[in-house]
Amino acid sequence: MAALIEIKVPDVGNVADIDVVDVLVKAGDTVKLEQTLAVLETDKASMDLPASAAGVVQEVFIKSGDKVSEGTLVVTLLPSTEVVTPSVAEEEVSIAPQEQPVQQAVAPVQQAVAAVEAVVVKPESLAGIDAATAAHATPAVRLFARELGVDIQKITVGSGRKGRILKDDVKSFVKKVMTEAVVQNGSGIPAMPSIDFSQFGETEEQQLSKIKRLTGKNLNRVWLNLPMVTYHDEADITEMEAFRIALNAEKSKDDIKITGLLFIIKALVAAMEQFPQFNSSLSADGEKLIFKKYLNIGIAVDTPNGLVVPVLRDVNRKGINELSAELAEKSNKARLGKLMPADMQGGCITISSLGGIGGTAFTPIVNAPEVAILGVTRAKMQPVWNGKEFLPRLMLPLDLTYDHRVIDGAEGARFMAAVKQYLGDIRRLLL
Ligand code: CAO
Repeated sequence: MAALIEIKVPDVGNVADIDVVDVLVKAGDTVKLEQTLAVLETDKASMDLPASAAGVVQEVFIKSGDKVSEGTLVVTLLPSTEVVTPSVAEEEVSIAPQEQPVQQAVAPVQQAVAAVEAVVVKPESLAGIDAATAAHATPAVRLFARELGVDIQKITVGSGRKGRILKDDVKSFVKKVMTEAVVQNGSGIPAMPSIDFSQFGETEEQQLSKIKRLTGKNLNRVWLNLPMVTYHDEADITEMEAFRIALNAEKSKDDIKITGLLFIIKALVAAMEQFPQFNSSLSADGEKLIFKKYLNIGIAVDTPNGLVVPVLRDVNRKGINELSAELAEKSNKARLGKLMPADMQGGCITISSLGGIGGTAFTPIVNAPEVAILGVTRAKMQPVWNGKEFLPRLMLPLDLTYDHRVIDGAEGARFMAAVKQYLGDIRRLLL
C-alpha cells in the first residue's frame, strides 16, 4: 500500500490563526489534484485550500471554526494515479498560496467582504452543502454568494465549465434581482441601453446645458413619485380678449403689452383662494398637507438654455399692470440667464403657457412639491352653441395636471370650472 500523503496548510504569508470557514471533504472522498479541501479566511481575504495531490481522503484533521496556521495538518490522502488538471473556471476562483500573494489574488468584492471583522457562516448553510452542490460551485464562490445573501441553489445554470457557477454568475444574479425589485417598486427606471448611433449615419454630440440636466433629473423624480392626472377644458375668453385689446390700445408703443397670461394668473389665484388644497404641499412622509397663506405663481419660461420657472410673489395683492411689468422683467432676466435662485423659489402653483406657439392640449408635469400645474395652449375662434344658435367665441384650451394624492378628480373639475368662470367674466375677480 502506498504511503499516505499529508496535506498541510501552506505558507500564506506569515499569517497565524487563520479561520477555517468550510471543510469540503470527509474520509473516503476521492479528491482530484487542486480540488478545494477547505476554505480559509484571514482578516484580509478568503482563500481555497487546494489538494496538492489526488487520492482518497483517509482522515480529516480540521473542522469549521478551527484556527490554523502554516504547517497545520489538513488531511491525509491515499494517493491515486488519476491526475485531473483543474479547469480554467476553477483556476479563476482558486488560490494557490505558494504562487500568488493572497491579497492580489482575491477579487475586490471578496476583499471588501473579508475586510469585515468576521464572517458569520450560518450552520444551516454549511450543513446544506452536499457533494452535488460542491460539484457546481467552488467554496469561494459559495462563500461569496453567502456573503451577498444569495441562495446559490437559485442560480440554476453557471457559465463555467460543465455549468459550474462562477462569481460572475452570482453577480449577474444579484443584478437581475435588484433590477426586478427596482422595477416592481417603481422607485427607479431600468437603464436605457447605450447605442452607437454612428452605425446608422453621421452623428454629433452636444453637452446638455446645466439647466436641462437639472430639470431632467427633477422631472424624472416627479414622474416617478407623483400619481398625476391631467384634466382638459376650455374657457370662453371672448370678453376678456376684447378688454385686453382695449387696454393695449390705450398704451403707447413703448409700454409693456398686456398678454392674456396675466388674466390667467389672476383667475388662477382667485380659484386657489376658493380651493386652498391647490395651494398646499404634501409633507415628505405623505401624512400631512401643508397649506400656504401666500399666493406665489411660477411661470415656465422658455430660454435658449432650457426651461426655468421664475416666481411672481403675492400675486393676489398686485394689479394687472404691476404683474405685467414684473413678468416682463423676470422673463427677460430668465432669457439672459440672470435669474437668482431666490427668483425661482417659493412658488405655490405653476403655469406653463405654450399659447404664443400653438397647440390644442398637452399634459404638463407638476412642479413638485406644488400639487398642480396649469397648461395653456393657443386660443382659437370656435362656433359655440348657446341653446339657440352657434356663436363665434374665442376658446382657450386649459390643461390642469394635479397630484392625485392631494386632489380628487371632482375637486380638479370644480377648480377648473372656477378658473373658467373667472376667465369667462373677469369682473368676478373683483368680488
Ligand atoms: N392663445 C393665443 N395667443 C396667445 C396665447 C394663447 N393662449 N398666449 C400668448 N399668445 C400670444 C400673445 O398674445 C402674443 O401675441 P402678440 O405678439 O400679438 O402680442 C404672443 O402670443 C406671444 O406671447 P408671449 O409668449 O410673448 O407672452 P405670454 O405672456 O403669453 O407668455 C411666457 C410669456 C414667458 C410664458 C412665454 O413667452 C413663454 O416662455 N412660453 C413658453 C413656456 C414653456 O416653454 N412652457 C413649456 C413648459 S413644458 O411643461
